[in-house]
Amino acid sequence: MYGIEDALKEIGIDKVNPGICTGTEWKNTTGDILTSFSPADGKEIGGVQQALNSDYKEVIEKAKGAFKEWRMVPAPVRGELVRQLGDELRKYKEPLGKIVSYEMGKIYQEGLGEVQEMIDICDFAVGQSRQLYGITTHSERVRHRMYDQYHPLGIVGVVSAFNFPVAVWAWNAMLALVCGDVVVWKPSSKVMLCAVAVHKIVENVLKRNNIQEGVLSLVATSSKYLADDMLTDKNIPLISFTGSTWIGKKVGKLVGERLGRHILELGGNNAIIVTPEADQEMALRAIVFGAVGTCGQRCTSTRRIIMHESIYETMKTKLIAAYKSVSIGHPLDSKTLVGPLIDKAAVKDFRNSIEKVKEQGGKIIYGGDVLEGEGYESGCYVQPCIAEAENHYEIVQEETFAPLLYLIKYKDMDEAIDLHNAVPQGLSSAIFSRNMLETERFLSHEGSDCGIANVNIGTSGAEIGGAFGGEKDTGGGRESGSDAWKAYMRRQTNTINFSTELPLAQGIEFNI
Ligand code: UN1
Repeated sequence: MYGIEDALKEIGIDKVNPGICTGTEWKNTTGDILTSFSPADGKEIGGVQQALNSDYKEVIEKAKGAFKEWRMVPAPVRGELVRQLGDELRKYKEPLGKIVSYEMGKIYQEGLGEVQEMIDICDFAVGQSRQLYGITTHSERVRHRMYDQYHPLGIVGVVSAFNFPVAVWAWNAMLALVCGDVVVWKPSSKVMLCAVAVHKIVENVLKRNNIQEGVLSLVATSSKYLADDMLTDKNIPLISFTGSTWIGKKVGKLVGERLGRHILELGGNNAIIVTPEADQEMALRAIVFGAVGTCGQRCTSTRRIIMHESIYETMKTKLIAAYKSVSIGHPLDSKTLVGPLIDKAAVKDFRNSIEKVKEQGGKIIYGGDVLEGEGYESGCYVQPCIAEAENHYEIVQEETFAPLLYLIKYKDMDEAIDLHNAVPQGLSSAIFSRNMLETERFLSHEGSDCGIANVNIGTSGAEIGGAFGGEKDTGGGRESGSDAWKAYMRRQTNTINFSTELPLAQGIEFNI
């Protein structure tokens, strides 16, 4: 149905696939087979033979060896490989987008969008490969020169979440590659076929370019032990983790204990402030896309709307009408705007959160039901929910990874900003207003405390050109654009003396 068999065939996904790849070689293992079922229709898609700890160790040995060679390839030549990876992804955009949509449940348009993000970061990284620059500084000493330079770091471990099964890897891996690093990827066990599909595509390019084993590797497994092995492994100087704050804290601790580096992309509790000066139609579209898009399963999904009391009732009515018009169904059906949640456990979490909203004093004003009947047999479809709530409720302070939107009232801008920032997370934020006094204040240091702050744009759907990540419980990491590449390299400060004296810094006299 919807051409999914053809897509799987075109990319080369079999009924059972090895979960270990060193870029050019696939390894069979004795690990259990993990079967992947689509949340769209509950049907089996295929299986992955899971990596064992012994397989992981082999992969790391290969990656260590590959790093020694890969770091010697000039950066723009590394960029040329990334350019070809981008072109190969262009070729497979449709089948890969379809597999993402079917295994994860996001609608096809968003599946295509995710592959487009991979292509975009490839283009970005190609340019970056000629811009791995440091700054020069004037020395305090005569005939001395100072500068800093960036060297490749080593193995980058990418641990990715189910909601962006392919793009998160690309944001990390493409920058890591041009920086001279090698990558070991542990994808979410909920979407391992997407990771296998990516490696099938990558394999073509690596083979064509005679790239050694170990530059881009995959270890697909549901084993938590293996994840811990990766986090505590001193062979991996940088771990990039995307997932919940709860697990992220554990990751931070395990990596921090060995003084490794990490990029943490954790939960968000993203709000949009809608002021009386907003273009309401525009705000409405942004809210609906942000709150129900990807069935509320982006870390940038809109979770709270902080609305001025004077427009609250009108906006509320318009929002309910808009929610009613949203079609919920199979993610590969072109009429669908909202697909299923990832699994039944997510449905249960969604329902539990709705109960808590009610217990804590909130009011459900739209949706919240689990859908049943024809087309909804997988049990993963829900009706997006709108609740009236107060910001301080315990449940509002948490991230429910589902389409549950809270409406909150404010009286003046001071209150709006206070409410906005009064949550533990700090990923994405937005204001809808055509009044510069309001928008500039929101962007200033007394405004939004998030890593991403937008004006007249919703909270989700960031472009790859900007640094992506957030503050507070979101973890502080940055990946993707701007100068996020620096995290994938080690910085070295060099001072060179081209005089015939040995003057000491700070004017210290030390004569022997
Ligand atoms: C995520 O949800 O993990 O800004 C990342 C966005 C996307 C990235 C989301 N570009 O919504």
